[in-house]
Formats: sequence, C-alpha cells, structure tokens
Amino acid sequence: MKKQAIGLLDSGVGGLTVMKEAMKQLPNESFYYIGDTARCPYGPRPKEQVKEFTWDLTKFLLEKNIKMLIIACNTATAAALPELKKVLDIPVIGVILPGSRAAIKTTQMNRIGIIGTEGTILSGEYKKAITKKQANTSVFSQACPKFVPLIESNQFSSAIAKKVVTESLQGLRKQKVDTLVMGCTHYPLLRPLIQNVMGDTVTLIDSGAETVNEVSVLLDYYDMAEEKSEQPNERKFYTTGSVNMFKEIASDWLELNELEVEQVSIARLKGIIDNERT
Ligand code: I24
Ligand code: DGL
Repeated sequence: MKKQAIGLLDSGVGGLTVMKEAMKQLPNESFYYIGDTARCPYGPRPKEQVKEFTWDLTKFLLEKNIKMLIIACNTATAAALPELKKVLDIPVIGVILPGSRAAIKTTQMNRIGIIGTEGTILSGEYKKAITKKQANTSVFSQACPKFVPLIESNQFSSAIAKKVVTESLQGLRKQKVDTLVMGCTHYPLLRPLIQNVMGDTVTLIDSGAETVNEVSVLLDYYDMAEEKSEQPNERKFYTTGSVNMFKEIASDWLELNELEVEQVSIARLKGIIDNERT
C-alpha cells in the first residue's frame, strides 16, 4: 500500500530548512512540499492576503490526500493557523507553538527575544503563545525585514551581513534576553552570525527544527508513523515559480541531486484551470 504523505507548505524555498530536518528525523515518511516562490515573500504582505495564499497551498496539498499538514512558514502560521485547524480534519502543525514551547523550556531569566518577518512580529502570535503559558515571562519582539533579502543574495558572513545583523539585534541585546527564537524559515542560515552578535550566553531556538520534534511525537500519538519497509518513500516538490531555480537551491541545500520538482501555476491553485491532471 502506498504511504500517505505529510504535506509541508511554505512561501518559497525557506521551508526547506524545515524539510531538511524532517527528512533527517523522519526518514521513513513521504513528503509533499509546496513553495509559493512566485508570490514570495509573505513577510511584508497584509494578513488577509497571506491567509488567502496559505489556503491556496493547503487546498492543493489536501487534493493529494496528505495525513498531516505542516505550515513551515512563520508568517503563514501567524496569519492562518487557527482557521486551518478549525476547518481541516487532519492534524495541522504550525511553527509558532513548538518554537514558543522550546523557548519557555530554555529560558532561565524569563527573558525571551523573538525575531521574524514584519507579518510574524506584527501579529504578536509568539508573544501571545508564550505569555499564555508563562505570564511572568518578558517577551521582546523585533522584525528583521533585511535578513531574508540578505540570505537570498548569498550573504551569510560578509561585512554587510555583519553590519545588518548587528544593527537589527541592537535592541534585543540591550534587553538582556537569554533565549532568542529564530521565528523565520530563513534565519537558521544566519545562525553563526546571530550567535556571534548576541553572544554565547544566549540560546538560539530554531522553530522549524522544534516543529519537526513535535511532528515526530504527534505521528506516534496518532499512530500514523511509517515504519521502515520495502515500500519506498516519496518526496515531491511543487513550486509556483521556476522549476530550475527551485531545483538548484533545493538540491544544494538538501544535498540531493535527483529531485522531483513540478510547477503548479497560481491559476491551477485557484482552480481556474480544472482540466489539468492532478
Ligand atoms: N536562499 C533562499 N532563497 C533564495 C537563497 C536564494 N537565492 C540564493 N540563496 N531565493 O532562501 C529566493 C527566490 N528564488 C527562489 C527559487 O525560485 C526563484 C526565486 C533560503 C533557502 C533556505 C534553504 C542562498 C542559498 C542557496 C542554496 C542553499 C541555501 C541558501 F543558494 F541559503
Ligand atoms: N517563510 C517566511 C517565514 O518564515 C519567510 C519568507 C517570506 O517572507 O515569505 O516567515
């Protein structure tokens, strides 16, 4: 019998940081990943629009009969998770709660910093999630809109990158946080630089990696985990943008060369074209 896949959605290629962790921790699982590279970034977009785009991606994955949905994108989680959870009849997991739980577990001084896109920080969802669980914790949030463009121009350790990261994190350094949540799919790529600027006493939390830990627990809880078997697992990638550019970044990042990547047009996502094969 064919394995039922886990769906993973993101605004683009950033969610591949979550995918990499998922492939490492859950090697027997099948995955369908969709990245909305044509409409990326989501970070600066209004909440209603991010919600609409996230629904487009979700509907596409639901057609593929997934058993669980992971919203790898922080901005999409902040905008759409409650609604998706309400409507879907499969488990839906976002990145904000797992990142928040890990931060609560880690902090000793009860001073937590959050960094993310404008959309994620404006939503206040991380702060709400943390203070709901631990009211005596101070949460300091900082949007870092320059980080995504930095990474997308391959700047991880240049002088410009150091300057941007130092300036963006100035306020959080002053607040003496002891734990910092990287609340954006891209930020783990800047991890060494962020660690360097914040200092060794600050623990960095990778929300995406924490999410995969929780997915692993949930698969067992729902008795949905795949065991090692003769049946090979599938890993399929869908992008709303260029297949070649997606392939280039994904094969480099995942260290795999034979990736199955297919283009899905926005029109198809919207259901305007209904005679295409599914
Ligand atoms: N990293 C990301 N997005 C990009 C990029 C990158 N270009 C170089 N690197 N571009 O995200 C986004 C726009 N593209 C996407 C594909 O379709 C066309 C438009 C972070 C990726 C996280 C896995 C730097 C880079 C790379 C390879 C691997 C990792 C990485 F080239 F950060
Ligand atoms: N995936 C987004 C996030 O985690 C970052 C990129 C974007 O702005 O779309 O918030």
